[in-house]
Amino acid sequence: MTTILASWKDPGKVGIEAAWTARLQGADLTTTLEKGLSACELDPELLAIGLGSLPNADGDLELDASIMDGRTMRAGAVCAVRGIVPVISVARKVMEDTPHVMLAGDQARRFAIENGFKPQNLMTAANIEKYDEWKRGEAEEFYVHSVDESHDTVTMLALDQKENHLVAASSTSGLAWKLPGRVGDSPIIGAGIYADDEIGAAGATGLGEELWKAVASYRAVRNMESGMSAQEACEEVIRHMIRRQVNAKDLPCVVMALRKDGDFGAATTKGEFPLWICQDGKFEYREYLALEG
Ligand code: SD4
Repeated sequence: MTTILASWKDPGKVGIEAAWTARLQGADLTTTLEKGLSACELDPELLAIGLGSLPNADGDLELDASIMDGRTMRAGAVCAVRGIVPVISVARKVMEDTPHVMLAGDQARRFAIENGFKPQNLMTAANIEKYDEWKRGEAEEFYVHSVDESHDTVTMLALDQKENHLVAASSTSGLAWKLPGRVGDSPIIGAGIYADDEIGAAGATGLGEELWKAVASYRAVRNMESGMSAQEACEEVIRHMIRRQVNAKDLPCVVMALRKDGDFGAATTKGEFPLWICQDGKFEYREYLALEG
């Protein structure tokens, strides 16, 4: 059985369908998630991630992405990359073709170009319009997902139960209107994603500053190692954040987890978190309500 999870309603649907299509064509788990996230990044209609997503305070897109292989514990990430998509593929290259975990900014872009990625303008009429609204003071301060609003990260987890193998990956344009140079949790191994074939995988999405301080994904995996279900593992992380981090409810902070036996769960500090699930081609959509204190 292959299980795939993807965050958020509209981009998650694009991501999970593309991932399953790749899987059906024989892709391994790493390629499955790379294809899923690439489809979202390359879709100019999605304000979520990649091409046409919401820019920073300069009106520039700076993208972050990461991927981790639970078998080898290898990981690759890029942050604050301008003018390149899909950055999840650049993160994979960092994992597979370098001895490093992360490349940043202009040097990540240079690495991408040296590896055949074509620099391009990622701004579209739609995201320029949103940026102009924000400049006029007509947009929300930091715009993170709600069920039918804009979306700026897709985090995906995948499990092959027959092979006892897990992969986690995430791609984001970060918080809209962020300070140029700001990097959130998504490309940080342990914060935005984590995978360990001996236990399970976890991923985060939402207010990156808080998720990073909580080391949310690593904490969820460790919780599962101690015997918790995936749902209990996520809830422990989120309750701890609500109790200890004063800003944890400013915007949604979400953690999602998948245990090596296929058990999965998610929890959020605020609002409703939409999760897509695909189990051997059977698609399901769930919404997780915010936890109380
Ligand atoms: C960040 N965690 O850069 C990302 C944003 C996000 O849903 O996940 N939004 O902080």
